[in-house]
Amino acid sequence: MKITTDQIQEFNKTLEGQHETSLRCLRDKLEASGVDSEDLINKLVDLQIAIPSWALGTGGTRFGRFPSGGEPSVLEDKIEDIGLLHALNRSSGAISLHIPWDIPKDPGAIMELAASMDIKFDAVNSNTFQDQPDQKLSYKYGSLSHTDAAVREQAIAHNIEVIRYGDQLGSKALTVWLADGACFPGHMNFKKAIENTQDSLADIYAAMPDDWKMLIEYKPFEPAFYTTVIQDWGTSFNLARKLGEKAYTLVDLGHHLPNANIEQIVAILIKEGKLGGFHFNDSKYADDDITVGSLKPYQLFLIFSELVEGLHYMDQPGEYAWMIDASHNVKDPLEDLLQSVEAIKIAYAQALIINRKKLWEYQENNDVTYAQEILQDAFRTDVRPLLAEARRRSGAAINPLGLYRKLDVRKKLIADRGSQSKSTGL
Ligand SMILES: [Mn+2]
Repeated sequence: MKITTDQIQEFNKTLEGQHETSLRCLRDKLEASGVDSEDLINKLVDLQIAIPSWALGTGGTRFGRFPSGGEPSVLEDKIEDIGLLHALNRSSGAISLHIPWDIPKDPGAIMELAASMDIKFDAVNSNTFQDQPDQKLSYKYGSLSHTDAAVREQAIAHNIEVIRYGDQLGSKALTVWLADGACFPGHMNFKKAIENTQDSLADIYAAMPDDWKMLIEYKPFEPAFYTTVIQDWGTSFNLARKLGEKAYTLVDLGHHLPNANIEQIVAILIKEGKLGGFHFNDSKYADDDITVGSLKPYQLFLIFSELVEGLHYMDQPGEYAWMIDASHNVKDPLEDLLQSVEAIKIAYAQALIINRKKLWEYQENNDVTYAQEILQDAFRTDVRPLLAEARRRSGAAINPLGLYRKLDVRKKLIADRGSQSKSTGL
């Protein structure tokens, strides 16, 4: 199904009056404190968040899965779903593919379909955390770090194949996340495992086109329970530093031990020029993969504050890969993704309205109280009318979730695809 411009405009008409009133109030407040709200709206229009091809179906745990129906079972349908999101918010103009779950059979046709919905291909993701039916050697005991050189070679070849698929579609980055690790102390030789990983990554790195980036994701545990080979940002950073200038660290918000200071990690990676991108989600316990901003919106804001600070710090601000990496176990995946994109843009807008010059002054003078106040003042500002205005100007819905419900999108997807259609992925 497709959402038409007429449907969006008709819906927006019903909300315009109220929207204009709240926008005027907010703009007056911001202009009074020296914020250029036009510039802010333009920045919000520009921000695009990639949607992973595996996040369009219902997620589950090892205990069960409860699909909501109408899931996209083929790549074409997944692109169509992202097209719906992008029509609603004009901020989801990219898809991140997972190989082999979403191998494009006819790259030309897939590119054409995506382009018709104004969707680009973001980073491609390899998968050496599962065994595929036609696979020769098993990844049970690891892939790029495996003790057996033949398994490592198979995993390297898979990553190079993923680069080839991505290259055909215009992707410019490969994300590597390894499940390699150990479930029990003693099993893994730490030094050998990281050495093998470094060597394997070097082979993949050598096969990347010049204008590509390698994004190295880290995670402390799970599926392995004792440890993971690339367990933290330091390990990823070290691998990236040794590989060369095309390799970067990727920060997945759910891949930290409890209470890690993620905003500080982000600041240090920016300083070292090694921040490659983000996987957004939220969590309470570990890799919960719940809706972005649903639990720790202040942490998300502090992270964006460091990103905005980084724009001032760098001579040439980096282009980061922004992607949502979440699971939607009991919610409609498309509704969850709309909420996540909204939360990211709220945090970004709040970070943009911080009076940075004043903050630096307070930091220099050790004015602890006002340094805290200035952040909290920005965080407590309701910036949602700015987001709505950015959407209205780019032809999206003032209230994407409202229109999604009004059009009964899920019901129509179930009618088109059936209640049992199942999405590939997690
Ligand atoms: Mn991730």
